[in-house]
Amino acid sequence: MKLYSFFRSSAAYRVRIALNLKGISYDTASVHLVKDGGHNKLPEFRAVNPQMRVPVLVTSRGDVLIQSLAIIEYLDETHPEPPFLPKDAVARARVRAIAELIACDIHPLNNTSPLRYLKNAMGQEQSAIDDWYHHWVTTGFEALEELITPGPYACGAEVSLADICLVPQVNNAKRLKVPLDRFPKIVGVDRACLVLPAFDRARPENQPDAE
Ligand SMILES: N[C@@H](CCC(=O)N[C@@H](CS)C(=O)NCC(=O)O)C(=O)O
Repeated sequence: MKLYSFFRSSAAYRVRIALNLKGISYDTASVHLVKDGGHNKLPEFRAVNPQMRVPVLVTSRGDVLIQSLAIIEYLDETHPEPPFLPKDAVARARVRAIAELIACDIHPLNNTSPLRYLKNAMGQEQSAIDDWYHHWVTTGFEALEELITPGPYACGAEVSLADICLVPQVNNAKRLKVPLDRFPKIVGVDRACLVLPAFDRARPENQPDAE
């Protein structure tokens, strides 16, 4: 398989963790999201993904898949072990809720394109943009801290889709210096996951395009 990725992309980080957990080897095709205004905006990448975002997974059959949650679901359906979702329907809904809280409610507000729009189109100062970033991560984490049930992973004793989404979001928060001392459960889950080789190998600093 081939993964279009950028070392700092948290959506690509989710897919890297998922691939590692499933034991699937893949090649990385790096797409620099910052250089020259973003190599994701080049026509050759637009031809791969009309949304011009990473991650994109090209399967061994040549299918081109976009959107991290859809890709992770595809991997879980085609490689069932270890499962990313619990068997019980209520537990599954809880895991998905946490994943969506992060991937649909926190992450889009702090993504490269909206932040760039705040700066360039709306003329906002960097300090206001940083406040915006911190505000939405902190609000999301306040809810997340109450919703997770570490044991030691976000939803108990098994790694799940919730952890796959949580760890990259915590990495982003640390990079942007969001204070995390109010979120001991989130920090504990992050720490428990990162000792696992699948999570460790997926870290931004362990990628071939890391800077
Ligand atoms: N909902 C998408 C988000 C993908 C996404 O926004 N990726 C970011 C990097 S984390 C990106 O490519 N940004 C480029 C841009 O916004 O121009 C997913 O989960 O895959």
